[in-house]
Amino acid sequence: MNIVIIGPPGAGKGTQAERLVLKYGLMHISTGDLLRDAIKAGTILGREAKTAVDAGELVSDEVVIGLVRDRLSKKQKADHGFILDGFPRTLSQAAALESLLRDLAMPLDHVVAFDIEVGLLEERIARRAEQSLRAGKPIRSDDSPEVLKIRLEEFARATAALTPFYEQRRLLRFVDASADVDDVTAQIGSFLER
Ligand code: B4P
Repeated sequence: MNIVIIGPPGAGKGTQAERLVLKYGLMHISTGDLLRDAIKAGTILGREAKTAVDAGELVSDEVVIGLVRDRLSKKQKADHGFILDGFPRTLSQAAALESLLRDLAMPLDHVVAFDIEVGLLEERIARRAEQSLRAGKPIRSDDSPEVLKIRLEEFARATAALTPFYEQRRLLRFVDASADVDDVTAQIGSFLER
């Protein structure tokens, strides 16, 4: 089972991806996590990505596609498939993924699109920052209302174009991401297990 999750920032993509990994034994590839790890490690790629991530802008397609290509080629036999969380985010990333998966003979089964109102995203991002603070963890550099505004504009400009792309390929499934965490998991499970 090979799945892509798309949705605006803070919609809960990472939260659901972690659950799907545990439930179905999928390999989890989060481009956001890969970029944050590279930034923390101070690699050349991380230094290149930091400015864009901090500003709420998208990192270049070239960098992100390279990261995904690298991770997918390391997929183990024991993985029952993969879940791509936060990738693709642009049409050119979607086209690159399509050709990469063709080369690797790993067809995509579902593209799960998270549908949610902007007001709830603001609340969730604020709560994520509070939770980090309470747990003594650093707050994400892009978890501020100002940066969220830019990330939402990026989503509307680039990522929303993916909906017709995947609709045409009959892969798109919508979930109501404003529901509680268990409910969203159940909605996704209902079509994965169909
Ligand atoms: P990401 O790491 O993908 O981050 P995200 O969109 O903010 O979060 P997500 O939707 O996963 O929300 P979460 O589960 O945490 O991207 C970060 C940055 O990296 C981007 O802005 C960009 O710069 C760069 N980047 C990443 N991929 C890229 C690409 N492909 N191309 C270019 N650049 C790229 O949930 C948020 C909060 O809500 C949590 O606190 C959670 O507990 C809570 N929550 C989740 N589900 C809930 C629910 N159902 N009800 C109530 N609360 C819920």
